[in-house]
Amino acid sequence: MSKTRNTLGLAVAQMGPVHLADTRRQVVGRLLDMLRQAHARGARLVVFPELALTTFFPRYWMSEDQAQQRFFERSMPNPEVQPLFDEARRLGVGFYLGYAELTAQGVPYNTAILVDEQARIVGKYRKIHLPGHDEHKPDAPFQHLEKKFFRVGDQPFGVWDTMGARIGMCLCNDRRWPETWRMMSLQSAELVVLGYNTPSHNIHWPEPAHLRMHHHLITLQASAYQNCVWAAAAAKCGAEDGHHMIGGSVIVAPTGEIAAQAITEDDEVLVVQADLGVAEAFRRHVFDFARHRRPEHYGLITERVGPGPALPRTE
Ligand code: ING
Repeated sequence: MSKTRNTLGLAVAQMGPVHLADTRRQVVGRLLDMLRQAHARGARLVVFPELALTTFFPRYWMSEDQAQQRFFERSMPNPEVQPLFDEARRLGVGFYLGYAELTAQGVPYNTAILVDEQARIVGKYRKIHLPGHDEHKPDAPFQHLEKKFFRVGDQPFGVWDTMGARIGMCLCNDRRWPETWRMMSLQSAELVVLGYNTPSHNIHWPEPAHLRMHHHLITLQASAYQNCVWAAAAAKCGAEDGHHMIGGSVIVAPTGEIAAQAITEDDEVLVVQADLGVAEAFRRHVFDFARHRRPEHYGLITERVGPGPALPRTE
């Protein structure tokens, strides 16, 4: 007798490049095409990338005002994005969308929203781990100015009950930090969705190109396994005005196995019928947090920011 499976039609909509010359209308047209494709293939939730509406503008030196004028959204939805909300409601599909948010108080965040199948914004997450730098590096081939253009998120890592699942959100660099995932699995997340824009080139040392993809995949596979969650990660990738970013969009099962992976650096839709019940055995045994975790020994993880001296021993 097959037990009732709690299955979610899960899609990742990877985007190819968005160039400086591309308009939001053109970009939203691409998102609409992928939304329809995902729906036709049985998806009920579609994950779009980080900063999906524009090129990855933190690679360019400019003033905060210039960035906010050209690349930030002052409201969500707004006229350019409304067609995506309308079509999603018509099709009964929810989605995750990353974009640059300028709040009514004028605070800039690297933000993602979770929109349900009736096009209601049920969750918002503002990126907490901001990589890169805030000063100008004139000798670098490109900048990575997330610390200049965005503030650290003012809300905790969150998990929302929607579309029949407990869904957590994060953004790009967040995925590299184990704390991100634990904060959501301790809130009983079943699925973590995220978008990313990951440059292929390392400006700090001559890192072999294959390592970007290697680190991206082991991070997602390990995190999904260690936190008993499905992970769905959507890249914006390919060469944006000549600046290359990795693809490798992927859906990872709670077993740590890759259930689907993009094979292009263009717009590409992945769809998996994700059985949320797969995680149960891991949560009940290997990772029964309540039975096995020992927070009394984990103090340094929240007491220290950077590495410090060894702890004193009592014997
Ligand atoms: N991008 C990159 C990411 O974390 C990065 C920045 C790349 C940091 C490689 C460290 C190593 O995937 C964003 N947008 O965070």
